[in-house]
Amino acid sequence: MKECLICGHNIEPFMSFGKMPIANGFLTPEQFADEYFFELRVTFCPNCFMFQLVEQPDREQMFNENYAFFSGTSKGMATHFKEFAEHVKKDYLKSPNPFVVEIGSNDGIMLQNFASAGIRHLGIEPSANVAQVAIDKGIKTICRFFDEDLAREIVKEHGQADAFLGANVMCHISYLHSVVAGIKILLKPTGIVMFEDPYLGDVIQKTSYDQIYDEHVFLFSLSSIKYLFEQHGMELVDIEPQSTHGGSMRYVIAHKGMRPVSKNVLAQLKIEEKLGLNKSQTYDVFRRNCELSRDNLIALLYDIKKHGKRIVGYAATSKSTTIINYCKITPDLIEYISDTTPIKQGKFSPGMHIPVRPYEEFLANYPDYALLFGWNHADEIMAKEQKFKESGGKWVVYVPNVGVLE
Ligand code: DWN
Ligand code: SAH
Repeated sequence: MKECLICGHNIEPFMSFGKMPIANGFLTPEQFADEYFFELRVTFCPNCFMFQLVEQPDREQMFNENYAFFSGTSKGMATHFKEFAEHVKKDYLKSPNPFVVEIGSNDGIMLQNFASAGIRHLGIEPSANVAQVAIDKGIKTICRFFDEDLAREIVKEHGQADAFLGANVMCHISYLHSVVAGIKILLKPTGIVMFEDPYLGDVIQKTSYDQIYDEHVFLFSLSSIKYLFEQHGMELVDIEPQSTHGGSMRYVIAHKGMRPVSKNVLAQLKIEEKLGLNKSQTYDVFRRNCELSRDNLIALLYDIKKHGKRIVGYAATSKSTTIINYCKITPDLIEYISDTTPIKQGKFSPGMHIPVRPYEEFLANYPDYALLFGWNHADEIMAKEQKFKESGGKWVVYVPNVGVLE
């Protein structure tokens, strides 16, 4: 029996994806023998509605000076964060000399839009290599994990913040009570909190179970976020659904009573009720859908191989670690994974040890099939891979359904 990370309620896992390595732990052959594994089990708390991992590796094992994910690898995401920043500037930075704090600021993909406008800003980014990219761009960044203690230090040195931002980071942090207590201290009475993460509703509806991996300790819904912030005297005042990362939700939060609550909140809570997001039976169905998706994908890959065709993985995403290890996709099925990130190239994928090769190899010798591990960037990828398609190349996909795009 385990305790819920948010409310302490007793919780039972409803599903195991089996032994998993660190999702971004791309490695060299010398490191194979010492590779770290943990059991990827998931649970849903019926009391506070939080979908969560049962175990998460230590944070330093995931976020360190060798962190393999650089936000700037997607042009589409750069545009997304520019628009996010414009929205914050236009609607929420009304006071003179405003101050913006972002956690999980990575290579500065969002904050660069505030820095270039001369707006006071601070990024909090514990992974030193990606933080350094931001610092080199002139973006003020502290290389630390955000929590309540750091919030106090920031207030002492810089004062309180007008806007507290985060993208794809809150769901990575197991000690969320310390984070929210920190936000409460750091945020001005009139300040705004805006953060976005993959939305549980999308994961359930699309069976996009690859959003479940070590870094994603939580998958949020409005119900769970409302519960969490209410514990700290804060209020969910609006939401803004996003299409990024396969379907995300942006939460807008303020100190309690400081802003009107939009009708969007109640409307989306009703949708969650209809989707059954707060019912444990929903997760039994989800488990069966994951198993079916896995069986269909592995059958399709074997069938393609049986016909003597070449298959290459497209984008060595964190999500692909769950797919590859849960479906047991071995290097004899996938020749290599093409990826644009230099520090992943020449290494091997976590767990199954499929080679990761530069994108240029894909361009130089198209395979018959490309397995789209970066499905959340499909629009961006399809637009630039017209030639692959024209030369007869086919895409294998698995979200929302397993199949071949003709
Ligand atoms: O939550 C997280 C999100 C924001 O980013 C983190 N925990 C880790 C990471 O997840 P991911 O690795 O699944 O992210 P992406 O953005 O789906 O994939 C990025 C990878 O895909 C990079 O290695 C670059 C590669 N890529 C590529 O090779 N060609 C990406 C694009 C768009 C491409 O055209
Ligand atoms: N915001 C970026 C990066 C998301 S990846 C984007 O959306 O593309 C998650 C990032 O959160 C990593 O760079 C990781 O180092 C950082 N992170 C993890 N725990 C954190 C914490 N406690 N405080 C601040 N950042 C954290």
